[in-house]
Amino acid sequence: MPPKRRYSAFAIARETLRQHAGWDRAWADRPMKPRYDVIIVGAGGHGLATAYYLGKNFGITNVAILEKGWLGGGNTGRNTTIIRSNYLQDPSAAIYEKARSLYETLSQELNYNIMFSPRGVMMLAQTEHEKRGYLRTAHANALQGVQTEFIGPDRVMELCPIINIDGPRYPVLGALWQARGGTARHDAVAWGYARACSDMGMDIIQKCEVTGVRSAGGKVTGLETSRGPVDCDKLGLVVAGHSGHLAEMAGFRLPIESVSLQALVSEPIKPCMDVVVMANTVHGYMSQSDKGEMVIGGGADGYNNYTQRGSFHHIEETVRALVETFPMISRLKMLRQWGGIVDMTGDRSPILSTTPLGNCFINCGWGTGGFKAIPGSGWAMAELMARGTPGALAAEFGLNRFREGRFIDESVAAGVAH
Ligand code: FAD
Ligand code: PYC
Repeated sequence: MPPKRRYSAFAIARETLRQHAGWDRAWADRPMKPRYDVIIVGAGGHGLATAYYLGKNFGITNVAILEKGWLGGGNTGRNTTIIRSNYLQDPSAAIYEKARSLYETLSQELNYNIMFSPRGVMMLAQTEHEKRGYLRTAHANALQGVQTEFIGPDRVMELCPIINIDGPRYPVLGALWQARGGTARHDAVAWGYARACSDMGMDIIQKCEVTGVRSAGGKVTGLETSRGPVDCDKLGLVVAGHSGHLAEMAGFRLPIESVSLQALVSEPIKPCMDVVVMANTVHGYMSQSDKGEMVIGGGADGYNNYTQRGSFHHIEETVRALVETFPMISRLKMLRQWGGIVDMTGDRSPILSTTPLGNCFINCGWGTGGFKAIPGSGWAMAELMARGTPGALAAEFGLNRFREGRFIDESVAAGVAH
């Protein structure tokens, strides 16, 4: 497989002179082979990152990534791009911090600009209870080696002057601040990993829906797909909100619920905010995209569903809440809204696990917060699939924790009401 031409300032200059006729396709569109060593179902960020680290860290490249729609078209391309690692429990801090640190150099590693912007993330404390909770997280993070701090209202105002610090109902009492948190361009994360996977000779098969899992002697042997059958030695199910369906095809059940989580963006305006703010008491979060749009997120639907659409009551609830903390958004026009199907476990922590079906592995349950985890999750899942047993990063996130009562409760750190 010839290596792809590198993207560089020189390449842009060269192509400018040639009317951009010399660019390669970012990833190849190859037909599906009859057999692979590993098949990953789901070309979202987590599936693509798993494939990438299987190749990079373990030299496993006879890999296909099967996607029923287009790559990155699930939650990966629908999220509000917040990256942070300020979780409470040790196993969570470890995997989210691994992911955050990999994000810092991912553009260089993939030779693809994922637009990582470590602009800082603050989670506002607007009740005494929330303040105590975030102080506790800041202490836990200090022990875990995750750099966060609890800052007072003056510093909040300094970092984000458009906040109404006294609030009509909930004054801002401080915030949990992670200076090296931020955002990245979500599609670019998927595209960058896809390009690198394709470059290693892996096949990305889009518009290929998995409709059945074949097995013999308690082990996976292959899949039925909308493009015909395909064999594999190992299978990774990485399909977020559709995990329950795929698990059913593989003959087991998951402790997971699927609901739609919604977001919206405003018309673009001049730069007014260069940090990410989450206001979990009034409930809403906001950042400004590089195009100038205000990116606004609300809560999850209160009932299970598979719609990927927005609904009017969410706009009303979210904007009403955020206007309290950011009065200047009251005059903004909203441009569009959408939803994504998130996969939520009872303890709001992910599942990276072996399954009752031999050589079949699952990565799901990232719920409302998996974008930030993509590189760390891919790293840990690749280790699990290559070795057959979890490494340190995935060890606590097995399915057995639900049977054994070892929950990793992150319902507060998830930051989104459910
Ligand atoms: P996906 O990107 O959904 O990929 C799964 C893929 O599997 C899909 O492309 C789907 O088409 C495919 N698939 C499903 N069934 C099949 C099948 N039968 N055959 C083949 N393919 C199949 N996280 C954060 O960290 N920060 C945020 O700010 C944030 N904001 C969010 C805002 C919204 C509105 C939403 C919806 C989510 C948000 N998240 C956020 C969560 C985050 O987006 C997800 O946790 C993450 O993207 C999940 O990635 P994934 O690769 O597991 O899933
Ligand atoms: O996990 O930080 C997060 C998040 C923000 C919005 C949705 N999820």
